[in-house]
Amino acid sequence: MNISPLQTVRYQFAPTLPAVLQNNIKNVGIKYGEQTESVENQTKMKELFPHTYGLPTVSFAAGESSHRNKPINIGVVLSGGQAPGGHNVIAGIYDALKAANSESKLYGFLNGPAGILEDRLIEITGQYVDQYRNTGGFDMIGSGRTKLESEEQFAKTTEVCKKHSISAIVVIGGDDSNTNAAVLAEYYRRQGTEISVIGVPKTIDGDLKNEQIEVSFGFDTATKTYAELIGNIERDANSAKKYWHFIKLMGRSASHICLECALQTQPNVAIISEEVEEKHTTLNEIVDDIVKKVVNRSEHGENFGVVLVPEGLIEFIPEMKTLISELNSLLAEHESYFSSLHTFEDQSEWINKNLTRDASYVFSTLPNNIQRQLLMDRDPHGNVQVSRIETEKLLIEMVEDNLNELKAEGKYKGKFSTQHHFFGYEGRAAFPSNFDANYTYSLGYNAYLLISFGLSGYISSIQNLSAPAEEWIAGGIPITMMMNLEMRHGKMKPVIKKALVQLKDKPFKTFAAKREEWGIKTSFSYPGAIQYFGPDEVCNRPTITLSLESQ
Ligand code: FBP
Repeated sequence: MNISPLQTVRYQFAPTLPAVLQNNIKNVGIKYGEQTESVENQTKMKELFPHTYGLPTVSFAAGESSHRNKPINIGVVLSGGQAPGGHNVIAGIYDALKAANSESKLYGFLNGPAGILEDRLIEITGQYVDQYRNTGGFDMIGSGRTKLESEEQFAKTTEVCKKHSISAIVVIGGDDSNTNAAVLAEYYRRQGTEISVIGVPKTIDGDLKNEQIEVSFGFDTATKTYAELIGNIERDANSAKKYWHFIKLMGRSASHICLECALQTQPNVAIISEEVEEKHTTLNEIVDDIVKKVVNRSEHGENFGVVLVPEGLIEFIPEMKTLISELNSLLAEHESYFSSLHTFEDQSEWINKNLTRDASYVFSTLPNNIQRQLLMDRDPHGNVQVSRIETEKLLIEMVEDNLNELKAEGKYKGKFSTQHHFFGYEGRAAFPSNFDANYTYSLGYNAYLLISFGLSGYISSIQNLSAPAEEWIAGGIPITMMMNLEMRHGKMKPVIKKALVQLKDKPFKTFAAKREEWGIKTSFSYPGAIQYFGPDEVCNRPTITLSLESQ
């Protein structure tokens, strides 16, 4: 392996655990809180999770420990997209497990949940874990998007775990994977199988959060990475004064990443999908708003600027939402016929015939490349893959058309040269910031403790995150507490409630109070690269979203 100087030095970084977990592991005790309820649909949820519903929250405290320290084998799996800090979760589990009993073993299932079903795993040794401490990526054991949801799959996992004497699985994943972890925990309890399941909240998207989970890991590093790049582009734009940059940011449906990056970099425009949906803003209105800013800035001689676009925007624009949902149904119902149409012309002709009149009109107004992207392969859930739709280019084209009309009418005299970018993969495997390195190591360490106290169906929880790491609060939250019923593929399913940006909350309000000024005046802010060494306010600052939410 080629090891960079930073990686060599990061190996030496010792993540800070919450004070209570700094005690000898054998002296960490547990406190049980109140019984819990699900966020909604309590009666139905109780019926669906008879063995794991209503469990109490737990927290750890120094003192008498009653946890089991006989040797155990744990299996860990990484699920879904990369998020900085995944390796440290594994390092945290490993260190805690070995501190409690050096004969215990940690296994890593390879390439995501499929590794459990296919019995592909490796034993994680001390030497192996040391090569990945405080590094980004998920390459230590790989990840995957296979869903564990059927009873047949669950039975297979039991067989594999029994074969390797694994009595606990740690699922490191987003809302769907943690939902499946809760269903799996319930299944094991129902079958009387002694296997615990513990979840760990992962996703750069930041949409796995609620009253109990302050932030999912990876959000801090990913947003700081994107903010660095955006700040660099802003400075370049302000130097050359010749381009408008349209930057699409990952984050799937929710706009948390876009909002955090806007708070950090103060661009001219940042679109928040949740606001678009709430105000029923049309695509033309979004374009008009950008056009106004471009015209206004050009009148002050500023023919440059930065526009941030959230990845999921297209699905929140009312007319596009209808179009996408009709396309999803049509393509799902007539999958084989549709794939027999070989040219784009044939496909779009058939689509236009089968869409409702309004949807067909919207489809026909879109540029050709966007039409093609909307007809591309669906994800495993039959949904359009938003990260592959070039919304930033769609906006550029529409803004340009509008400006040309204004120019012809003599209402605009500026220049509109553009650059487009998409930031997503750039931030998902970055070296975790100190925050994420500490947070993920603590989440892993904590996950082991939950297992050692015989708990199952819990998510590892570290709270009070805007305070220094020593003051963090360690414990566990029953996953059912975060769940409700939602419509999925035409059926009501128990799922963890996804957190979208709340317009009434401080992060959005802070942004909304400033955006008019940022839109007209150049007010860029340049956050610079993530710093791992140096003053506290530079190296250990939480995201602005987290700081505002904790106030
Ligand atoms: P998770 O929800 O699994 O953490 O993945 C997040 C994400 O990075 C989204 O922001 C993005 O839409 C998606 O993954 C891209 O998926 P892929 O890695 O399959 O291209």
